[in-house]
Amino acid sequence: MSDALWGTRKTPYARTVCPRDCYDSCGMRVRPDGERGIAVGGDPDDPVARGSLCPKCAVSYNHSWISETGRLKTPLQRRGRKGAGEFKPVGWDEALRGIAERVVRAVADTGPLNVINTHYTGCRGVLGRDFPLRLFNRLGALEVAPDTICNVAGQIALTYLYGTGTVGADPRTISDANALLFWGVNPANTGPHALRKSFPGCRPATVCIDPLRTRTAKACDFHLQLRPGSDAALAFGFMHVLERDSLIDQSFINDHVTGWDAILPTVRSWSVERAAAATGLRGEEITEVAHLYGRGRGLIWMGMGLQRQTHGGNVVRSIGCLPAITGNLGRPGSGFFYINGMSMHGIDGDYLTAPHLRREPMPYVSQMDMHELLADASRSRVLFCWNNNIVTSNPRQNALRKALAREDLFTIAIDLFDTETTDFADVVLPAANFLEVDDLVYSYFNLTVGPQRRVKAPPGEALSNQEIFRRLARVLGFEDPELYETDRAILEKVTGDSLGISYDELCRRGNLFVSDKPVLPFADHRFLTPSSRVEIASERANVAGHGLCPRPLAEPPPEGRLLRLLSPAAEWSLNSVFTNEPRIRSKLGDPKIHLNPRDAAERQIADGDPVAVSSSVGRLEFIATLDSSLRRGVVLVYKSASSKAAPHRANVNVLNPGWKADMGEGTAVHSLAVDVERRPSTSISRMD
Ligand SMILES: Nc1nc2c(c(=O)[nH]1)N[C@H]1C(S)=C(S)[C@@H](COP(=O)(O)OP(=O)(O)OC[C@H]3O[C@@H](n4cnc5c(=O)[nH]c(N)nc54)[C@H](O)[C@@H]3O)O[C@H]1N2
Ligand SMILES: Nc1nc2c(c(=O)[nH]1)N[C@H]1C(S)=C(S)[C@@H](COP(=O)(O)OP(=O)(O)OC[C@H]3O[C@@H](n4cnc5c(=O)[nH]c(N)nc54)[C@H](O)[C@@H]3O)O[C@H]1N2
Ligand SMILES: [Mo]
Repeated sequence: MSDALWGTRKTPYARTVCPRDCYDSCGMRVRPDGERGIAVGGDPDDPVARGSLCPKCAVSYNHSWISETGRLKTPLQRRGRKGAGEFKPVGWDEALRGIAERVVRAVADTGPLNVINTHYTGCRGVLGRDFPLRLFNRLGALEVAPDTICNVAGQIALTYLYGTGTVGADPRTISDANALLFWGVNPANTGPHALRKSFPGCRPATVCIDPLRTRTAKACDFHLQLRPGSDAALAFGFMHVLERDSLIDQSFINDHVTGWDAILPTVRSWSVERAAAATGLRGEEITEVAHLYGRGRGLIWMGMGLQRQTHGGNVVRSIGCLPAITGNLGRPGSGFFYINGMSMHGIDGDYLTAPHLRREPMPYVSQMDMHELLADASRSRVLFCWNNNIVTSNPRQNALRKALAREDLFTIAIDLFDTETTDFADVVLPAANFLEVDDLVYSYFNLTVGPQRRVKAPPGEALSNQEIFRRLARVLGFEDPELYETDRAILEKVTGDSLGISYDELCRRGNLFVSDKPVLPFADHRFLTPSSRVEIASERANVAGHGLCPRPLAEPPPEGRLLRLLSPAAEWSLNSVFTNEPRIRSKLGDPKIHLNPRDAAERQIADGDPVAVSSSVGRLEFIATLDSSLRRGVVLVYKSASSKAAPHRANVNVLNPGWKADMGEGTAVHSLAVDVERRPSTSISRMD
């Protein structure tokens, strides 16, 4: 362990930060630990983790993530048929030369846009996630728009209203709020420390607005268990009550908002009764929560899950009006959370990714359409997949598998572990994990920035993402200095820009807030819109076909005997990550679908029965779990269990047709309609 950095004798540990795609970004301590080499735990000094990790990270980081077993250790070259996962080891030079040759040929034959780059947030360090984009920009490769799988509709909606989709409240001001609304967000699973530990002292009244009775809902004072897809109708119901009962801030509206007059007739006509009918809620609960929010400082946390529906952009645009009409902006304990992006952390995204290296503009391709792009030999020749696991996470899983099986699609997959996606690669490259390389991590919720430290050597020949792309740039013969900037130089610059200290100092201190005092976005009441006001009426939205103003739309329930399938985040996995850990896999057991007992009875399904679930694009088997907390007509399967580990070698995204939300061609995965039937057999069969 000669290359580990263990602090001093008094502090025999290194501080590091978890780079998973999670609201928390916990500060951690790593110390030497006998046989296992190292032990990973929460940093007691960290303002977020406060000495403990969530169970999934605690288990995995102390087992599969520090063990060499199961890790990819050398580059691999395909020997079997595509998808079979049969490979032989090759050296780095040979692997990179082979890749460069295919890239050069594809660019020469058909242009750089036939080189496809798909990536996401497998690791969220600024080097591991962002630096590789410099090379793709230089190449002029086609990037599959990353946020379309996750949060783009909400970002666009907030941009119409506020001029930005990545500036929200500082969680340190939660204790100043009188009311906190968790709207389509489930931090009990998706940011456990944010829910349990970040709010010391005063506890505001809490409301959860979610069709599921999640653990977050159970922890709240109120739960509005609305019909999925009816959030805009609810937001307009709240606005109706706020206006009717004089809880709006007319002078704030006069000075800082456009378009209130334009929606006022709709708001007045959208009675509590109409809102109740559209949402399936009781009128009294709508009124009570509107009063709670309207009475004082209120904070709304809009989840990313919230906007994964066909009207997702309109939903976020409607909810986003509430802070504006009540003047709940720019003061502690007011405003909203969605994504607190890089700019709030003083980090310059363009510096990291060097978009100036790109010479030609690129078309916009949604992840929803990736299966089509990859099936089309005239549009895709080479595919890079890194920091993601598209076969588990993307829609149209069967079609995607078929496209990835194309012999003439040269696929490079970079991962820590072998996955269902690496199985389809021509070349697999082994990546170093976050314990094996220095980096810098910011949270997209807390305004923290922290060091990610190398505390052990990578297994075998594994390399960091950034080093892999530096070496590939060299083999490709590029000369641009941006492609070769060292990790150290980048880390110094980013730490300096963000915090005004050196990277070494950051490593000593661990996760730090970007400011001593809470940040108050929009405190000057100037917004980043064309009019500098909050634009409830947005000409830009109008031009883009979304209407001048948001509307009280609700998705109709699925037709006939179809049920609405929600597939949100699970407690024991982070997307597909951690589902390869044996201790977690045994907890997950057989793939389950949760049904309301009456929906089940109508289908002669009993608890524990095997069922077949089908949608317009696929069919998949599950074990039924009856759950009386579900609304009728709603079924639940947690997202992204690794299909590799599952008995049927597939997961819920077999059923996902890739419907798009109204904005940015983002995912509408929560709008999915399925049929569920009992099956005679008792076990789950393989689907492929
Ligand atoms: N049905 C359904 N599907 C969904 C969702 C849903 O709600 N329902 N949610 C969607 C959302 S929000 C998202 S963000 C996507 C996520 O989808 P993906 O981006 O595919 O996420 P993961 O499955 O976590 O894949 C991350 C991969 O990165 C690897 N990895 C980790 N660290 C490193 C590293 O340092 N280097 C490299 N090269 N690899 C690394 C991990 O081993 C893992 O295989 O899924 C989407 N899919
Ligand atoms: N443990 C764990 N943590 C994670 C992840 C994970 O997979 N596991 N994923 C990470 C990623 S990539 C992301 S993007 C974030 C996502 O963080 P969240 O947004 O919290 O996650 P989701 O679970 O996708 O969705 C939140 C809630 O939206 C609800 N929902 C679905 N449809 C509707 C609707 O029509 N209206 C309303 N009001 N609610 C609805 C779901 O029931 C769910 O409880 O979490 C991150 N953290
Ligand atoms: Mo996500």
